[in-house]
Amino acid sequence: MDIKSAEFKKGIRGTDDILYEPVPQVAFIGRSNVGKSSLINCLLKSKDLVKSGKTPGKTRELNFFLVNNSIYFVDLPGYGFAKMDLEKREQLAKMIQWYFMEKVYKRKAVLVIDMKIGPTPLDLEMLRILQENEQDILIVANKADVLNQKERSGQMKNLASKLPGMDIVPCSAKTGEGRIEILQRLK
Ligand SMILES: Nc1nc2c(ncn2[C@@H]2O[C@H](COP(=O)(O)OP(=O)(O)O)[C@@H](O)[C@H]2O)c(=O)[nH]1
Ligand SMILES: [Mg+2]
Repeated sequence: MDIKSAEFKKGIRGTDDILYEPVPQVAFIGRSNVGKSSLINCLLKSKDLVKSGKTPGKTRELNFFLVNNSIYFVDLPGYGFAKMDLEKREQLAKMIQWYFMEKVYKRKAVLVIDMKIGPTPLDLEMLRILQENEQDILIVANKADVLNQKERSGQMKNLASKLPGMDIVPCSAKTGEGRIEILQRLK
């Protein structure tokens, strides 16, 4: 997949017609602060189409970006944000679950994990939810740039054993590493 255009369409918090359009969706999911928004910006070669950084845990909506006039990239709220109160966290968890249970035209889930930290219990719980809902899943191990070669190869082996049978792509939203490999899998 080659990126020719990208524009923000809308943010939703519940049911909306955009979900049921005959347009494939690529949903980016992961812990708060893992780099979902940065990764989408990196894939789209845009600096700030998707707001990233500054206030972790702030995205409380499902944000739809129309790419190449033919596919939606969906930036989901991050889970596991420690400073958020329990009630809000549960509300977000429910929204994420609801989204993946909705029958849409076509969807691929990109589960973003931190390459250094590896899959956390919450990541594994999310993976289970995705698998229960028979999602087509790609695992992306972000922030590869913070590891040296030796740490990387060790961590890739660790990830492969903790996430058996999954397609795992190492990447860095910071350096652009892995961008082409990810886009190839999203076409
Ligand atoms: N070193 C490094 N930092 C990153 C990378 N991707 C994101 N970050 C940083 O991680 C923080 C959270 O990024 P953000 O995209 O807002 O995460 P989100 O909450 O998952 O959307 C920001 O300070 C980013 O600059 C990466 O690949 N490498
Ligand atoms: Mg974000």
